[in-house]
Amino acid sequence: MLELYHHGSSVCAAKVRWAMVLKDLEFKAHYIDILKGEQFDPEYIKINSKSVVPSLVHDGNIINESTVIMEYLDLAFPEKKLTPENPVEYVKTRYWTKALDELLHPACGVLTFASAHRHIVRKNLSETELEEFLANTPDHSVTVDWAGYKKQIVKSGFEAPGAADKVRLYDKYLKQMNEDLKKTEWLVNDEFGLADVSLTPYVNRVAMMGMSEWWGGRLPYLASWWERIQEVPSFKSAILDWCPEDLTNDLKTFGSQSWPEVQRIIGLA
Ligand SMILES: N[C@@H](CCC(=O)N[C@@H](CS)C(=O)NCC(=O)O)C(=O)O
Repeated sequence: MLELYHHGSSVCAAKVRWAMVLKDLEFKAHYIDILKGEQFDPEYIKINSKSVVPSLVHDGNIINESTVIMEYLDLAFPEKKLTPENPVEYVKTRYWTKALDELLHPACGVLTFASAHRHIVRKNLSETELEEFLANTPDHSVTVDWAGYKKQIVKSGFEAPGAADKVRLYDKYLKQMNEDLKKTEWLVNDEFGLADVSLTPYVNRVAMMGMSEWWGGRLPYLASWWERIQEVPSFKSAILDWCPEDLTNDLKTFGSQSWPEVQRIIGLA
C-alpha cells in the first residue's frame, strides 16, 4: 500500500502527487496542515524528522525528500516511467531537480512566505499559536536555517535579510526555463517528463499568487509551456483540487497584494 502525507499548497507534495497520478498509482492520502503546525505532531516526526511534507510510506517503508520519492516511484513502478532512458536527457533532468532542491525550492519558500503565508498564518492563528508554530519549527526543515529565517520573514516579509535575492533567484530560474524551452517542446526533450512534473508546482505557485505577469509577454516559451501543462488532463485534479478553497483565495489575495513589491525586486516596475 502507498500512503502519501501531503498538503494542498505544498509544492514538493504537489509534484509527488502528480507523479503518482500520472503513473496510475492509487494512494491513501493523509492531509498535514503545515500552516496550522500539524507537521510538528510527534507521530508525524517519527515519519519525517524535518517536519516537512511530503512523506511516502510504501508497504511500511518510509521514503522522504520529494525528488528522491519521485525517483523511487520510477524504480518501484517502472511501467510508466517519467525519467528519460537516454543518459544525456536523464542528466538534464537531474540538473533541473538538483537546482530545484538546492536553490529554487528554498527561494520558493521565501517568495511564498513573504508574499502570502506570513499573512495567512497571522490571520488564522492567535498570537500564542503563532509563537508556538514558529518555535516548533526545527532548524533543519525546509532549509538548514529555516527556523530562524521563517521567523524573520513572518516579521519583516521581503525586508528580511536576503529575501529579495531569493526572489531574483526565482526570476533567474524562470528565465532559464524559458531558454531551455526555446530548444524543445518540454523542458528536457520533446516528451513530457519528470523535469516538467517537478517544475510545474513552482510555476503554478506564481500563477496561484496572481503573479502570472511575471512571464507575460517577457518569457513567451515559458508562457506557452504553462498553457500546455494546464491542458494535461490530470493537472487540475492532482495539483489544484487538493488546495482548499479558502487557502486558494488567500494565496490569490495576499499574493496579488505583494505583486508590486515582487515586480520592483525583479526590476519589472
Ligand atoms: N527537501 C524537502 C523539502 C520539503 C519542504 O520544504 N516541504 C514544505 C512544503 S513544500 C514544508 O513541509 N514546510 C513546512 C514548514 O514550513 O514548516 C523535500 O523535497 O521533500
